[in-house]
Amino acid sequence: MREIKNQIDAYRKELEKATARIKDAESLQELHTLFLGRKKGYVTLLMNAMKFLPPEEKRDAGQIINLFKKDVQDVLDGRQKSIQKSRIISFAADLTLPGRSPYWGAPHPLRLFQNRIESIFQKMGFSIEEGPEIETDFYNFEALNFPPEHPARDDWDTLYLDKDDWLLRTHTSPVQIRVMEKRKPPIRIICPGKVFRKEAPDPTHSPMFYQVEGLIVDHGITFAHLKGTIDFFLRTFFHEKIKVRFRPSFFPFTEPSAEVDISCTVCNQKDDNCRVCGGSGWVEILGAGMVDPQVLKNVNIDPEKYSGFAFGMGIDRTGMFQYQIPDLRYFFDNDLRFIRKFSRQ
Ligand code: 2NL
Repeated sequence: MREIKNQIDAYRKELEKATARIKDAESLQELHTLFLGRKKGYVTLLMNAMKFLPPEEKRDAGQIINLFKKDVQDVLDGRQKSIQKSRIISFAADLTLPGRSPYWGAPHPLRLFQNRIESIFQKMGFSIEEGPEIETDFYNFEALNFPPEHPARDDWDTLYLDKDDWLLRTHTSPVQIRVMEKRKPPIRIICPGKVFRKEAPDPTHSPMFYQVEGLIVDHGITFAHLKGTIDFFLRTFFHEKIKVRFRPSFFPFTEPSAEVDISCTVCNQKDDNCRVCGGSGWVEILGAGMVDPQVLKNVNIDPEKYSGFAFGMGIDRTGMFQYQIPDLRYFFDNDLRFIRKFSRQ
């Protein structure tokens, strides 16, 4: 009996030490087998030892062994509960962590500029038209009043795809020609898109860039309509308070023609050394004019009945000016640090 009591005391000490070392379900299981294992567990060993006791001691011995067994079970159960709890905590989501958001794309800045331009004209009743980037000489030049072999064609630095017919459009005017061929006035459209020129890339040139052209054809359209429309667009796009100036110019497809400047939004006409306007106080934004009667004839619209105005502007050029981007090539290098800067997302 004494030996059994001593043994139990030793086991209790061992249990105390071992429980402190339990870290996980595995070490708990090992301890469980050591104490409560059916064949060689300590409790079983005690039970076996009990057989050698004199009969009158067996009852008491049985009681203290059972008490010990229950204590072991309580200790191990307690440990199991705390292990389960810590396991749940370590596997559960940490609700204080910031969420990992999926990768969001961002609209390209040229797309944002184009959207703004489109929505201003849409509010004025213009619709948006698109057309092919590969064109024929007729739509890109001839219909627009460039006679064959005329030296003015050289100004457009054309990329020809074969000897003289197929080419990459140098402006989006061919889209307007196609619309006028198909539809009769009233016509009120803008044509945004890529255009191409045979030019080496540098800070202000690229063989591919973006343009938007506009066209109105209807009864009694005058230069006053041109001025009012352009003036409204520029004030909406830039700022209500800018000045707008029309200068006489020349294009083969419009007569009369004008180039349109706005007061420099960077120095507000106050810096003689302004990097953007060069001290002139004005920045050229677009070209425009009354559609040449010959162009209307080329698409079977009677210039005696109808008149129209047209304009063209560079989307990339305008964006560069508005955001003071020093190099056109940023738009086409696709460096995401640049691209994402303009997105409001
Ligand atoms: C510029 C000038 C311009 C047009 C484009 C046009 C189109 C047709 C008929 C007549 Cl179908 N004109 N387009 C007219 C004047 C100027 O662009 O500096 N663009 C960047």
